[in-house]
Amino acid sequence: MSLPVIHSETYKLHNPTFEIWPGGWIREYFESPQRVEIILAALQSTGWAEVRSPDEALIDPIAAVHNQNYIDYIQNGYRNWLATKPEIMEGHAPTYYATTFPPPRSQRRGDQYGNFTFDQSAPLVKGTYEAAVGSARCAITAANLILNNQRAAYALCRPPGHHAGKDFSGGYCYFNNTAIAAKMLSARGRVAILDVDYHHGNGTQDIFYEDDRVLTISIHADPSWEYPYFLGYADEIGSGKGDGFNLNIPLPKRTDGVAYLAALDRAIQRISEFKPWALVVALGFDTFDGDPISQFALKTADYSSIAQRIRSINLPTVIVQEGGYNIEALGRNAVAFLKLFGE
Ligand code: SP5
Ligand code: ZN
Repeated sequence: MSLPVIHSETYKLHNPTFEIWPGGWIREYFESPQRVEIILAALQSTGWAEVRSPDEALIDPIAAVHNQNYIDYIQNGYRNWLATKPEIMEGHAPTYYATTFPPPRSQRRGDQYGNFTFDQSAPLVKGTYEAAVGSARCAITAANLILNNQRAAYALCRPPGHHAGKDFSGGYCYFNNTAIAAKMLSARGRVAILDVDYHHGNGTQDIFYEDDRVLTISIHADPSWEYPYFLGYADEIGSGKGDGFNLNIPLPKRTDGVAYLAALDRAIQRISEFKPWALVVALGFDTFDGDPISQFALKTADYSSIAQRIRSINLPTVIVQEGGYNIEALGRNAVAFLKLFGE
């Protein structure tokens, strides 16, 4: 068996050089291009990963998930901002961080990035739009493979997507690759999204909150002490038609493999009841013990156990790369997980 790995060279174009950190520091940008390079190198040394480029196909699926004015802002916001001749920090390429956000219920200001982003971790640089489109194309291509009867496909997306909602970026995310794939697959019937990134998939939750055809499940660090703080609580269960079709499973600090697998079993139980025809896994390796921004304690071998249980659901599966910031460990963690779908 082999596993299609969809990878676009556009990831290089999105390269912010700094990140604003609580406490007032700036640091290197954790969501770095090396993340893709290390995963790719590790996969290329296996016998089962079939690395290929995404189709240069239509990007309509992006517009099926995101508002057009938001897409336009990600495309043009940087250039328009640069035209205002902003002051640029020495030693850094121009980077548009939103600094002003609309107070609740304020009039919208379509020219301000603060109107389209919910935190200060998804800045716009010159190549952000092109990279975000390239990343979405990876997910679109993977979803198309599944629609054409491939059993599993891995989209090596960068930038990631699960914090991006219909009309907002945030958390290193611009276009919600996981949601885009799920929306495409939902044309054929019910689809489940299982988000195993360390952080709550608030953007994905936003997109499908009133939807009963796409079940959204997220297992993550408890937002009472972890980003994204405002969302990800267990009482968020969906609304309207979507009531009962969102499941949040917040977990405590230092969650290890045993506790994680127990949470995963709950998620899998819910997926089985829902009876989807396909599954989208939002895959983050920031649950790793040693991730620089996280506080879980998973080991490399745990990713094999997690993948084995997900594999045993036995559904056509799109796997979408989300977070994971321990560069040194990313390659072996990706192989530990993906080999269950490739070997
Ligand atoms: C896709 C993804 O994994 N996005 C994560 C975005 C998280 N950004 C917020 C980082 C908050 C840093 N918390 C400081 C803890 C210092 N020990
Ligand atoms: Zn994350």
